[in-house]
Amino acid sequence: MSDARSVVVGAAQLGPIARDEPRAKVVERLLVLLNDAHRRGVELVVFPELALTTFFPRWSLDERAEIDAFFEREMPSDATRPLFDEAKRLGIGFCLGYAELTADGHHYNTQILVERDGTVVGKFRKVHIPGHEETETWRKFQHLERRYFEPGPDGFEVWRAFGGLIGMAICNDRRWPETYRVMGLQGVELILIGYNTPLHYAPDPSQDVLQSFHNHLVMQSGAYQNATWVVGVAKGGCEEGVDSLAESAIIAPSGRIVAQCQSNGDELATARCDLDACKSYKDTLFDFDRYRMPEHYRRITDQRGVQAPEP
Ligand code: CDV
Repeated sequence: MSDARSVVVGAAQLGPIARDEPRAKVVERLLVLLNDAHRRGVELVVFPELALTTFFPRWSLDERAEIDAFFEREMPSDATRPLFDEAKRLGIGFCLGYAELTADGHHYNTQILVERDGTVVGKFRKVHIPGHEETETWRKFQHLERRYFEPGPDGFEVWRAFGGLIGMAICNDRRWPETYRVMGLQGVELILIGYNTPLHYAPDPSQDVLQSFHNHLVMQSGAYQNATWVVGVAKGGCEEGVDSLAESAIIAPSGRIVAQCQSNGDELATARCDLDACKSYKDTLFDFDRYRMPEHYRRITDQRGVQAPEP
């Protein structure tokens, strides 16, 4: 196992961000985590989904200007440039989630991968957009991601960076096995995932007590079944009255959690991720080329919903 094929990763969990917390203040918090990461020898810091603002889809907003105030029109911007500058100075790469408003008016839930020299090497736009489009007054809080974001058009790419093959996904994407498999089929070795997961799931509150279990279940199985490292990073804690799951974790290709945040606030969990450890699974039990049977998987792309057999 050579050091050249390993990356020291930091899961930089955030606690709550208040609705009126300015970007500059949030970036100060990111810089504290970045400097902690530097002291601990981290090469790649992973921040959560929508890491620059509060999780605004919990509110029903109608005014375009009020909605767009949560979006970034450029990256880096004046507010985020200190993060880019400091990361480059320290020689640390990072992965950052934010709401993106493109020049031609598209709204995406986005995550970027920035190399140690400050270059943006990858951009992922969330594919699976959960929640609802219209205000549902019976809920304790809204989850209007489907009103504010379009599904990402680019799918699940994998980039050559940090000496390995790196992919990204955002929050709800982590619950779908296809997310990992599409990247697994590109040889992915490290998948970076930011999330905001309220503990209360209004459509079926019986799932509330299972949030922690489901979070690790999906990421651990995604890691194991695709022979890849997975890093899941939360914005946790009680944000504007809504409790969200923390428990950010770094998961090995064995499926085992090797590092995990203990609090539900700003915290860094680190691990050295040996990218060659993926090979022991990719070349044996999960040798896709030898063992997969894609001719039997057609339904996965040919249909969206369930088609039960005729009675
Ligand atoms: N931000 C998210 O995508 N949250 C969803 C909730 C709504 C279920 C999640 O999958 O965690």
